[in-house]
Amino acid sequence: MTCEELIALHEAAWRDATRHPFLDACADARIDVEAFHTWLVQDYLFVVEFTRFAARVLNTAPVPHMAVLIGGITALGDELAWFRAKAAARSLTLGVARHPTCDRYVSFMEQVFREPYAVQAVAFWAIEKAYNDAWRLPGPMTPPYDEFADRWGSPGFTEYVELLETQADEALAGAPAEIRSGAEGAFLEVAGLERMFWQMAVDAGIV
Ligand code: MP5
Repeated sequence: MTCEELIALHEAAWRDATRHPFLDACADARIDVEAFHTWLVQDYLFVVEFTRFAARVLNTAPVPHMAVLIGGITALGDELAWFRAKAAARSLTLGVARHPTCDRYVSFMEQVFREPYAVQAVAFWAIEKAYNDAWRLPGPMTPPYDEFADRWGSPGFTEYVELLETQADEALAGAPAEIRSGAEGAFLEVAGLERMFWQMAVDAGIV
């Protein structure tokens, strides 16, 4: 089993995770401002916890996989600062409670913390791949949303996601069937949570 096979095997779940009216409405700047702000604030809160998850994956990773993860963690530090700047420019408060959907995603990452490395590597790749696909698939976005699309849809980010995929595939190749099945379960959980995250934002506004 490889990451590519996981996407092919669960095409519908992956499509629902990465194609959403929220993203199409960003592409042509029709997005409801409330919906966008909900996404922005909740995604910041998500990325804070995703950074902790990244540190945990680094803790479990084999030595040859560490450099890519360290690069990822450095980028996450910059991304958190970028989120704070975007929120400040829009006068948004980041010190709010996590929405139950965001909370579910965080609980999932806390569960994956306790799984073997192959499961962590697949979940980590899937989370990054989901945003890489989601922000690229609608095509060029209208300002100011192009900046958001570029963050996750840029060639540099795509390259990083490919490196994560290679590492996840390596981890899967050496894993017994039981762990591969755990990784597939984690992939499906990520797909479902991604879809819910977009829906959470849409439900906060009228797209
Ligand atoms: C990512 C994200 C990508 N920001 N939010 C969700 C709900 N899923 C995936 O992670 P990152 O850290 O922004 O690259």
